Amino acid sequence: MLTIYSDDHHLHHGRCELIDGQLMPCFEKPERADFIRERVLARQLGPIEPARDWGLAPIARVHDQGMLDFLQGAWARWAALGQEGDLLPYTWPTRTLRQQKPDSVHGQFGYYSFDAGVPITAGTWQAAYSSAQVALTAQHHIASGATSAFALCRPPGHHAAADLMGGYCYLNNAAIAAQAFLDQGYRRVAILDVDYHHGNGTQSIFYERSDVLFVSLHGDPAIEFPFFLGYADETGAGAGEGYNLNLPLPAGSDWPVWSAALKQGCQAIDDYQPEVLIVSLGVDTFELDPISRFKLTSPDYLKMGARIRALNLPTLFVMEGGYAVEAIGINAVNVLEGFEQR
Ligand code: SP5
Ligand code: ZN
Repeated sequence: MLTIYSDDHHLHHGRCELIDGQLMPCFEKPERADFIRERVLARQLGPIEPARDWGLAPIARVHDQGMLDFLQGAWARWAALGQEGDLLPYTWPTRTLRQQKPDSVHGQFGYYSFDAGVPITAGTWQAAYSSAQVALTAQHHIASGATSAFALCRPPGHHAAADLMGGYCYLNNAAIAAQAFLDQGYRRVAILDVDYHHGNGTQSIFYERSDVLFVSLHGDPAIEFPFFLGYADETGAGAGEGYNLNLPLPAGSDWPVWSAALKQGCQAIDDYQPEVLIVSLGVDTFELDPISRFKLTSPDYLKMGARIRALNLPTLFVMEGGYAVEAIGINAVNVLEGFEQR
C-alpha cells in the first residue's frame, strides 16, 4: 500500500494542554507521525511519497473562509503583539452569549474553536495545510485507480467542523478528501471513523447530506470527549436523515464488544453501496492509550483491517488519533497489514 507523508507536520508542536486540571505536554506530538512512518518502512508496507500541492480550493470546499483566514493569519497577529508562547483559545460563545466574531485574536479564536486543545504555533497553518494535502494526494491515487492508500496525516482532522477547530484538529482531512471524491464525480462516499473519540466535525459537515454516509464507533459521549455530539439518536437531518450512524460504546470495551459494533457499522456501509470508503484511522482505542478507555490489543488491529477489507471497496485510510506513541506505529500499520492480508 502506498503511504503519503509530509515532513511539514514537524512545524506543529504545541507546548501544553489542560488534562485533569494540570498543564501537561501535548499528547498530540510530532513523534506520533515519526513512529508510524518508521513502522511503515520497517514493515516494507510499500513506497512513501510526498504530498502534492492541490491548493486551497479543495479545503475551502469544506471549511468556512473566515476560519481559514483566521487560522492562516493568527500567528502573525499574535506575534505582532510581542507574544512568544502558543496561542490558545480561552473564551467561547456558549449559551447566553452572542454568536458573532469579535475583533480580538483571542475572541476570534474562541469564535472558531470549541475547546482549548488546538494551540496555534508559528508552523501550525503550514502543518495543517500540508496534512490536508497529504489526504488529497492519497485521494488522488485512489481516484486514479489504486484500491487503497494511507494518508499519514498530522495534525489529525475529524474533530474539525466547517468553522470550528478543536480536539487537536484544525482542518478535517477526511472530509476534505470525501468532498474531493464527490467533486470528481463520485456519488456516494462512506466514512468509517474508528478513532476512540466521536468524529463530531465530520458528522456535522455531512449531517444534512445523503452523498456521504458517516459511521462512527467511539467512547460514549455521555462520559467521554467531545461530550456534546456522538449520541446514538443522531441519525442525520433533512436529506441526510438515515445517513449518520453513531455507535457509542462503554468504557472498557474490548475486541468482542468493539467488533460487534464494527460488524453493525460495516453492514450499514454495505447497504449504502458506496463507491469508495474513507477510514478515519485513530488507534487511541488501544489498551495502553494514555487518554482513552477502550481495551483493544495490537493483534486486534490486524483483525480490524481484515474486516474493513471484506467490504471490498477502494479504501483511503486517513490517520487521526492515537497517543501511546511506542505502539502507535505497530497498531496503525497492523490495520493496513490486516487489510492487505499480509
Ligand atoms: C484526534 C483526537 O483523538 N483528539 C482527541 C482530543 C481529546 N482531547 C481531550 C482529552 C481529555 C482526556 N482526559 C483523559 C484523562 C486521563 N486521565
Ligand atoms: Zn481520538
